[in-house]
Amino acid sequence: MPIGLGIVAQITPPDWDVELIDESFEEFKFQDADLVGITAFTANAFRAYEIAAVYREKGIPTVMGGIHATMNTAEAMQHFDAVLTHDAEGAWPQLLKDFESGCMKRLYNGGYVKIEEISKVRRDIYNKYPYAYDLVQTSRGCPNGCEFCSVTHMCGQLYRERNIDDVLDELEETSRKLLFFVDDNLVNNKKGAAERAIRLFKGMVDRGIKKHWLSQVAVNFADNEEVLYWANKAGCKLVLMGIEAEKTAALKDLRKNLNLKRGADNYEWVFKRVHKHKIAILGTMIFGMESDSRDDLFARRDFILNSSIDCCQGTIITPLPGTVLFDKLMQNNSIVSNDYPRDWQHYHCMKAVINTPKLTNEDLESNMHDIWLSIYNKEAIRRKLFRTIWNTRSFESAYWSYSANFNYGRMALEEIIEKDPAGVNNNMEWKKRKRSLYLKVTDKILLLIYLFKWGRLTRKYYN
Ligand code: B12
Ligand code: SF4
Repeated sequence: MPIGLGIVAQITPPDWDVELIDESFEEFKFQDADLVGITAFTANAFRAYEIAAVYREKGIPTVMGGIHATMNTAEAMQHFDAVLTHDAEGAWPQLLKDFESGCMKRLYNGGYVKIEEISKVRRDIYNKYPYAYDLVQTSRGCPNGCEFCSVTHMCGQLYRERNIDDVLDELEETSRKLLFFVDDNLVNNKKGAAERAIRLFKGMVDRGIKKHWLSQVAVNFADNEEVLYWANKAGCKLVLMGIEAEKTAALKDLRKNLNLKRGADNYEWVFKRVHKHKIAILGTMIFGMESDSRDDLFARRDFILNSSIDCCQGTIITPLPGTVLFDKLMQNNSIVSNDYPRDWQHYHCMKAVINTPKLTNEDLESNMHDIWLSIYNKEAIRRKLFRTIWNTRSFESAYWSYSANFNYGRMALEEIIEKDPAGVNNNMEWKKRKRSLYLKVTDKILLLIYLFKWGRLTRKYYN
């Protein structure tokens, strides 16, 4: 669910009727309104402009907010009547006042609001769609400024941490069994962060908030065993961990200082500690850094297959607007998909939009297709599944990591199928080829797991 819009709804005065329309569930159809607010990631920005055009043609005012509008304000202003950058809490009430008195400005900057001004989320607007997860944010901001990431610019350099009792109150208001803490780093590396995390997780247990959840973390998540202990007790099943690369040169390219400081040699220790507490690891891995040769891409693939990360988000490096990487590659003339705003559609990290010093965008993309086929094919993700069950001793965490691999695999395959509609190899579901013995045997094991463990779990999650 887009919680940014739940916040916009919450801070809208009650005399307004608010309706959410989410194109993930229904195709946009024109619907009359007094004012239309749209949020978009960069990959959806072009679509946002198309929708805004429909409203503007009918004389209905439009406002854009969110990540793309903040990172590319001048462009957004060409397509919308008004643009609100950064936090809605800092400017939306004023925008509405101006709108009501007929003098809405072109640009509002919400800035980085103080912790106590971060709004609650109005959740009834989500009732019309079958969202699987509730989303909750406990903090905003990150000082680390990794080269490829927009968060430091978007949310500020300070960790703005909400009061834990307020977060717990908010959690009590959520209704779904599944939860995603959308913090960029749920246990940051600031002094006192571990104690704060323990208070949150322990609070969930004490208040009987029974959720199964995932969040984003960094390698320091493993530092404090008490954090891991309470995270598990509070229902943590999977953490998305910023690994990005196993090679020092590639980490340096990304300015991923957190990982550089600890060293890639330390990764396995981190994975083991997290597994000990029955939590699976979704490793984010990036391909196509400045120093990456073809061999380096495949070495990263081998790391994914051989290390004990349970599932993987393997993406192509993408210069998102507002990042240091974007400015650098723009200056170098390395960006090949640069017919903006139309080309923003390709900025979802599964397309190569740049040439790197060692690879053309076409080489990078075709190598990635091979890599995706080897990390997400059915045999590979089943091998990972059995290893996760062994490492975490948890069928629940294994369910989460298997599903994540399965879903990322499908996303990757969509990219590949576009190029090769005849079908793909390696026992992917589209290929009509003989199933391997390994798949035939593990089909039966999976069926048993489903009958005895996962069937019950899915009913619990989705009923
Ligand atoms: C949660 C999350 C997701 C969720 C999205 C859930 C959802 N439905 O929103 C999932 C896991 C699906 C996801 C997927 C992806 N994500 Co993501 N994600 C995030 C994350 C961590 C938090 C976003 C969030 O919920 N924040 C909390 C809310 C409250 O903040 P907010 O949305 O910014 O809203 C505030 C303001 O912006 C404003 N606002 C927002 N919208 C509007 C609209 C109006 C009208 C107004 C007035 C104000 C306003 O008001 C809100 C309150 O202040 C951000 C990082 C970050 N910290 O922003 C990355 C981030 C948004 N993701 C990013 C990326 C790259 C992706 C993926 C492409 C990754 C991938 N390869 O799979 C995909 C793309 C999905 C897609 N459809 O295109 C990038 C986007 C950069 C960009 N320029 O687009 C970010 C910034 C991370 C990064 N490393 O840079 N993501
Ligand atoms: S990748 Fe993670 S650590 Fe780096 S700037 Fe982004 S949110 Fe911070």
